[in-house]
Amino acid sequence: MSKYVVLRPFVRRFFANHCRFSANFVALNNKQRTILCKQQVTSAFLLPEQKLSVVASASPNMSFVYPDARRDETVVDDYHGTKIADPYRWLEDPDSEETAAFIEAQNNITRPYLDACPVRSDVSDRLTELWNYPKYSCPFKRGDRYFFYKNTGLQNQNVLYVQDSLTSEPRVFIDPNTLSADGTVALSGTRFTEDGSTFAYGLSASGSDWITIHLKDVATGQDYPEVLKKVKFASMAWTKDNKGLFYSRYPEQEGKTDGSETEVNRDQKLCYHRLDTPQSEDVIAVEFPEEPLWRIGAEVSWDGRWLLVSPVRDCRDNLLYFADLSKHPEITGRLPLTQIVHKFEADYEYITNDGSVCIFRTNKNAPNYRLIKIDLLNPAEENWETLIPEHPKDVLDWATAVDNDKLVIHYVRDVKSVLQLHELNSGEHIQTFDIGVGSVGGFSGKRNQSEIFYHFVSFLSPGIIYRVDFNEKPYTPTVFRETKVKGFDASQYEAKQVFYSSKDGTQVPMFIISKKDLPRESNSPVLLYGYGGFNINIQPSFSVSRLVFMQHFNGVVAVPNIRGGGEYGEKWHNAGRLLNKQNVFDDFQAAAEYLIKEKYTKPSLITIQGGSNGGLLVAACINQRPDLFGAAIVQVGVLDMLRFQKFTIGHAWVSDYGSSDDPAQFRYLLKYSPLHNIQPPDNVSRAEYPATLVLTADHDDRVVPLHSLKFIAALQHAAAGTPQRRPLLARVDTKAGHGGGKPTAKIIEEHTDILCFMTQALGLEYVK
Ligand code: X98
Repeated sequence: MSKYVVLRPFVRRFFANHCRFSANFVALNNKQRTILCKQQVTSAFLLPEQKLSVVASASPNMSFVYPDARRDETVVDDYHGTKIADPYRWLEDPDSEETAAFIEAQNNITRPYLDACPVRSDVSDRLTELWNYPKYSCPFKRGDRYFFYKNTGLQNQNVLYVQDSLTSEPRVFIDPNTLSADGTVALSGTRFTEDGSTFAYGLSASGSDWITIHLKDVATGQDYPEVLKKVKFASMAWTKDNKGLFYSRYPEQEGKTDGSETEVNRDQKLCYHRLDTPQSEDVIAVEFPEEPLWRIGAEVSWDGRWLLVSPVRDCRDNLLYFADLSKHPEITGRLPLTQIVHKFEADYEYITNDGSVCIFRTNKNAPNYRLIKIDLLNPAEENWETLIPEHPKDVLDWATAVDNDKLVIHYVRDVKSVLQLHELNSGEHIQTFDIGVGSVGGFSGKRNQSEIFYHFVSFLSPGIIYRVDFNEKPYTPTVFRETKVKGFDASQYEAKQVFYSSKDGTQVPMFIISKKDLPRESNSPVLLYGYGGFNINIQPSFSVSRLVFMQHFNGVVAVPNIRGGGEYGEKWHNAGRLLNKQNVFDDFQAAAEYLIKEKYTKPSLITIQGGSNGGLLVAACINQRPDLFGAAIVQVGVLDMLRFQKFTIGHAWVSDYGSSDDPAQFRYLLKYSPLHNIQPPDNVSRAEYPATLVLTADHDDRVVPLHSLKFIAALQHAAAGTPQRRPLLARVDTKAGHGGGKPTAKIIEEHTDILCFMTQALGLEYVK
């Protein structure tokens, strides 16, 4: 095959500088080598409009020739006396031509491989078909109107509807799909005034965490002229007079702030904006100038009297301050604050208040969380009272006040949801709502409203929205809306929870979902998904792509609730963070071993998948146990554990990871950092790597793409001249970020690519 291609000037230079046909494919004969070289090189450096699917025509697990990225051996850091090379430091510059050419070269070998999947259109069509069902949120009342989100099926973004009553005709209130042609502008953060007259809404573009806040007159649908900029990680809270909004913003910074930059986010301030005035007239209400890395959480109490300010340094524990807004009817500058919590040692989350007595959810002296009362006018800790004590096993996940004198409390019991009603004054249990085995994935209800809605979901239920009317006793949930997915019959599937032993004997829960009565002959493909960090619970949820995997690949989905998450409270989190992080990886590997022992599968059929902190999990596991898995999907992962804290919001993650600035933590991080533990396979003492797909996107300003870029460069370099046959590829998306706000079209494309990668790499069969 011969085809001449025109190379962009810089790509040409990159090609000339970096493409060496070293011993990347030892097992091939010279003829094969020449063909492969030509194919790979052309496909890697084609202009986008000149794509060839040359790799596609070759066998899925042929020896790949990867773009030979420049190694700058002069970059060496000294960490507490230990020298660490960082030859791909140049990939940390998101704006250099060299980085752009590297990304293009990666996509140009990945795309043909994915596009060559013989069942690609089957996968894509089926995903699209199954995805195309109407999705609704719980309705919620603001002022006299009801609102709800709906997606007809394949709309890129959910649409917010308004209606005058639950039975009247809904009207579109805001449709983000009209804000960009490709669906990459998304709603991100919303807040209505207490009277429902004004709507503050954040818009993010291309998946970035940056938002602009817009303000809409609810009655007319007209936007106010001002737009609030430089907003990220924002609390939004209206004053009770409906005249202005507290929101957190960052100062102007040099260069671009569209989410493709990597600069550290610092110096957040809590500002106050008066409706219908320009942002330039906003005042700073709260700041901590001596603490540039704090983010400032803020909430106005439901009665409008208090501003509760909760600064956060990391990803756990907050301080607590308050201001008495009744003394400051006009907010014209810094508010005087009274400090209640002085140490970062626990979480405190405002629930409600009566006068000066506030209820908080906290894990102070209660690793499974409890509710406490703090009198703001008498806030010393010895005066705090427990309203609902910590449960010995169940985690008090959230609580909210409803119907004037009641609390709805969501517990997590062995990873499943339990929803209870309690008395607000005494904390006494009133009743437990009957829900299935699964999760409460959505809720609406307020203290001054006498109804609630909750959304039940599970692995095999796409959703049932229940309504409870507190005007009618007994309080019986009625089905308000049930979601049906055409082509999905839940009775054909089963979801079960097992407990398995990890390396140190810890019992770890795991959900296993598959078609009913799948034979256990060690030959089912398994998709093993994990997260394992930041006190985050991975509860049951419905997923169309997993359904396609089960329905058409006879796949088994396994979701272990490994340590580092919050499924069993703070102890479970602590057991998987800082110097205990290895437990997270051990738990995940033990999950794979359990599935093999129980004859579900074998290593060559296991795909491990994780995103963000879960990307770290997957990448660490392929370094530690390349023999245990057939494929790995590393999505938007934190992969350079020595430098993550230097970019955007990375500094906030030191509460889970520690930091290379600390000598002991540096030594620990170095032992598992994915970038620093890549080893060339030899198929003797070291198995080849699983087929690995590393995914990132150009506007991911949560976990910046440089992690993925440096990792794939190092992985491909290590594989050169080794027996590695399985593909090691990167997919770098454009106009996309960490995942939030991603348009449906892009989500379906991504799932198609992942399933196609698995199909190609593991030789899976698609059963129509
Ligand atoms: C974060 O980094 C959370 C970042 N974050 C915040 C706050 N608000 C957010 C709103 C939207 C998106 C992210 C936000 O910290 C915030 C604001 C004020 C006060 C307190 C918080 N997270 C970790 C993450 O994304 C895990 C959980 C949330 N990681 C990516 C960890 C490793 C990889």
